[in-house]
Amino acid sequence: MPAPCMSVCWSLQLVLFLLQLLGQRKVLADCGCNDANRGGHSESTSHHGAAFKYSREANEPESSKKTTQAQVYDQMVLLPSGVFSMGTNEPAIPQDGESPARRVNLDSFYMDIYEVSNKEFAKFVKATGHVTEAEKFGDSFVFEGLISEDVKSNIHQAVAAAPWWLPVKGANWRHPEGPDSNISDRMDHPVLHVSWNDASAFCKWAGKRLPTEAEWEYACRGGLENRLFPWGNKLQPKGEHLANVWQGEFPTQNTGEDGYVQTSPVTAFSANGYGLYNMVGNAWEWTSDWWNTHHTADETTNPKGPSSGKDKVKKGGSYMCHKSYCYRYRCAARSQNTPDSSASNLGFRCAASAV
Ligand SMILES: [Ca+2]
Ligand SMILES: [Ca+2]
Repeated sequence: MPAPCMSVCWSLQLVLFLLQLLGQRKVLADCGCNDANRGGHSESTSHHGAAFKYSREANEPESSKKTTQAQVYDQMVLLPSGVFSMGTNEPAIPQDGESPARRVNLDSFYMDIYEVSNKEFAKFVKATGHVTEAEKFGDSFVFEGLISEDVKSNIHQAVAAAPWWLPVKGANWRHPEGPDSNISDRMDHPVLHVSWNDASAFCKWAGKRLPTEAEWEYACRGGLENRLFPWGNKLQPKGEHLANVWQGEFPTQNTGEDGYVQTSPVTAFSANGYGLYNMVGNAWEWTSDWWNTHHTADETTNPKGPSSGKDKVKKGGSYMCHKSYCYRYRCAARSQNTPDSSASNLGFRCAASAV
């Protein structure tokens, strides 16, 4: 699958380089399904660390959380310990570091059954007063096809390498497509426009943590070995849609044949072998690992990724992914964003250690 990407990627990378020279916002220039990163905000480097360090949730006394063990493990499944093949020796997008396949041993752990929904995130915000980074920055990236003409007319900055991503003032988790949108009829959809820092804060508040990339991929595979998708190798077995991705021509035409042109409820489609929903498609999901594209083929146990880095790993692809542009709705696929980035197709779910 890399062939159709290569010329586009090369062009995007050239444009990216020119953009960086111009000091403008940066996007990760691979095959187009990745989100715009924050980078042009001069305050971004010091912003998120300090913002989190002094945020209410970071300083909240443990005793005030009133979280019981039963609440922590509500809506989670306990995955068995095991060994699996992480990554693939047949990478569709080699530059993402999908290969090599390597044996990974994992301890048993809990995984959220669903992506974190707007409803769940609203509880967190109500309890802690958490203000997301998109709200602090005052904007977030939104897919152009979802923005009203009114909002669009006020945007004068675009990202040349990925023109379908527009920085929209007032876009945040409560207003996913900008100020004139809301989530009142989407409370059971995945929360969007949450940065890695926001996602980490939520999981900590819930008595959980973000999954490692290895845990996420193990969970995605649902007990199957070396399959592309959580259910097997065929995207639509017997014609059935099993995930929320893009049908039609990206980025101009989304037929919504799977039932959704945007996000779906977190409960939509079928669960995988571990009882987990929407591991691929719907919203991208943050993991705790720093991004790196070089992996040892050695067998490892409970890997946690590099000790430091610039970007965090996200997994699973989103409703915006199409095979022609972003064939990343596979368990081995991966992409990355800076920890303070947010966008209209990026969410998360939490994990928890079993002991
Ligand atoms: Ca769809
Ligand atoms: Ca997902």
